[in-house]
Amino acid sequence: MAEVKLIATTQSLFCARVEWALKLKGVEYEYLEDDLRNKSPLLLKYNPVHKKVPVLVHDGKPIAESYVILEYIDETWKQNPLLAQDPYERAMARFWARFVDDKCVLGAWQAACLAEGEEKIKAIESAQESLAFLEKQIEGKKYFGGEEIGFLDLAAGWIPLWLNVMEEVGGMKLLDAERFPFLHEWARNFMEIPLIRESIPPRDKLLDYFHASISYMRSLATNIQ
Ligand SMILES: N[C@@H](CCC(=O)N[C@@H](CS)C(=O)NCC(=O)O)C(=O)O
Repeated sequence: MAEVKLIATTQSLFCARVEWALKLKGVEYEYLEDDLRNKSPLLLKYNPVHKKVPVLVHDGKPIAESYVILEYIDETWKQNPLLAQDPYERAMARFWARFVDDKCVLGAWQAACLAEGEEKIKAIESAQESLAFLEKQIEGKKYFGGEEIGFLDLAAGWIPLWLNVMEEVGGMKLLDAERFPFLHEWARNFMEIPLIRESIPPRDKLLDYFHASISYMRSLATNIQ
């Protein structure tokens, strides 16, 4: 039988989406937890370019970058497809998934890292403008993928837990229920899926991790001033 290993860290939203995909497909895999403060020789060997998790290793062949991994998984194990058959729908899922990382994850992280002030207010508004585009995408649908979860649901899957933790640690509210009712509803539906709920990190561990990371980022900013 093919050997599948996932080099990952529990607190990473990029790793979570890969784990969800493997579980959705029913692929057996070995989970190898890495320590990003002291990266393993295996991680450095298999992802020498970015030195980041997640890395999927299939029969000794490494694949890095979470979206590349998701597509690889979808093409290798055909059951429960993540991407639609239709080329346009596939293109749109890829477009919005990239948007999720480039604008929403990054925007929320930047806003969370800023201390109170004019710049933080602007960063919050900008992140909310990005989330508003996603709100339009999910309006009237149960999942981004339609009746079943798909590629874009896994991409946006960080929202229910990770965004919520970033909001708490960053002292801000981005996804308020009145402004984003459809995303709220989607987040509730998404978290009700047993395989998703069963493979998320404990909230208190994530809070500790984000407290440490955001304090560190703020200390860097203070030292630069
Ligand atoms: N674009 C990458 C992002 C992966 C990423 O940023 N991973 C973080 C953990 S959340 C990492 O490994 N960081 C280690 C480092 O930057 O040195 C993906 O989608 O896989």
